[in-house]
Amino acid sequence: MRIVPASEFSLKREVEYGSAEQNERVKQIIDEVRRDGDAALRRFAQQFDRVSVDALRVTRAEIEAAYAKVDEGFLAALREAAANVRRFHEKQLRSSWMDLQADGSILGQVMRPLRRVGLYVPGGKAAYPSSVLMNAIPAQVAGVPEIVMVTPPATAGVEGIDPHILVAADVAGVSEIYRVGGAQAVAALAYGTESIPAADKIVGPGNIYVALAKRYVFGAVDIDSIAGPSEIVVLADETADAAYVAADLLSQAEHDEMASAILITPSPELAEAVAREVDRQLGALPRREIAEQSIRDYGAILTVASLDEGIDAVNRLAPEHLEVLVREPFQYLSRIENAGAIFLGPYSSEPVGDYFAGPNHVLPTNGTARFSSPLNVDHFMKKSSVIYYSKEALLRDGHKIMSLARHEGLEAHARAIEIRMEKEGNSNG
Ligand code: HSO
Ligand code: ZN
Repeated sequence: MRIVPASEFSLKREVEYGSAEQNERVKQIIDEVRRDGDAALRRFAQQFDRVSVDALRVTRAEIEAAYAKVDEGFLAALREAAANVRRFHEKQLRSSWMDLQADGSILGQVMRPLRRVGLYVPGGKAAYPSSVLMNAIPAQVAGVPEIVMVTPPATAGVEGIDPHILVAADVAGVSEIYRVGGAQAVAALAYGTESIPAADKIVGPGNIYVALAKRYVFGAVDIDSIAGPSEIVVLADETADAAYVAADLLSQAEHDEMASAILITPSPELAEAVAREVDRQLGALPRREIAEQSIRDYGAILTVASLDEGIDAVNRLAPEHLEVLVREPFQYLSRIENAGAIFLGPYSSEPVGDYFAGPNHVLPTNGTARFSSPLNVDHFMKKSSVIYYSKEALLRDGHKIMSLARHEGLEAHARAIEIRMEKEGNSNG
């Protein structure tokens, strides 16, 4: 792994907006689904997935059959992880509130879940049961009554949905599952077809076509952020175990050739030891080629003069995941401004959070932790403002409202107030 001074490094990667052809193709697919509905979905299944899809909806019997195909240990771990994720997200629930004023007016805010949410789950290797939990459970905790999952009917022409995905969806409280993938699935969720009613929001990761389709339908429906490749930054001092640091860096490097794993340290000895460990541990990894390329192209060990300088570098990078492996990790917490998830101390290896602890693993990437947050319950709720004005309050404030309205040249606004002021008595209140 290259060792460079932190001041010479920056991590911005290009955000993918796709080629002109890809954008054009996605637009065509969406238009076709809007025009032909289910028939278009079946055509695309034939064309892209190479399977004939009859019933689009996955039946209860198919879900039950999936349970028989998954390992018991996996299922028990999945259930416990789901319970942890649920408990963590329940803490995020916020109540509606009403504020009674002295003049008898009431102002408030009503919280409501979205009615119907669509979760996209990619096919093949990139389909993670853990991600099904992380996307569906916050929606369920928010109270979303209809959580719909879509996933391709086949992977590379081989028919079927991974049973682990079906089981995870069931454990997470997904209420409907449809075998449809790609841009056509996003179109179906956005606009609805005969068998798939339209959703209010679409979340979940996908390939470039799915990402472009989500961008395209945004506005007709809400979408989550478009996730970039995974990132980890480890901030460590000389007390950190080089083998732990290397293992954690590789745990994210193996996600994707474009994933980024970075160590920031004031200790030259640790820098050297981690570089050696990464090489050593790489040799034994099944996904060695992916991890190796990620480390080569997007990995680095950044040297800093002090941990304070290290914190500055962290805040500049705004990583998706930050591990703090230093003597007193809590001492630094208040100064970390930009990071999606912060893992403190030697026992909080990132996979603890990826799979099990409870916080969400859908996190802001590519520096967006500067302004955005982990996926959470609020992403599946909306608010309505409530205004109940008393007569006393209207008579008191009427003239001020009319003045503001007339200043904007909106006479009808002013008159809507004035007509009440005149009828309800003398305007001196
Ligand atoms: N580290 C990934 C999440 C994940 N890890 C899923 C394993 N499975 C992005 O936060
Ligand atoms: Zn991961």
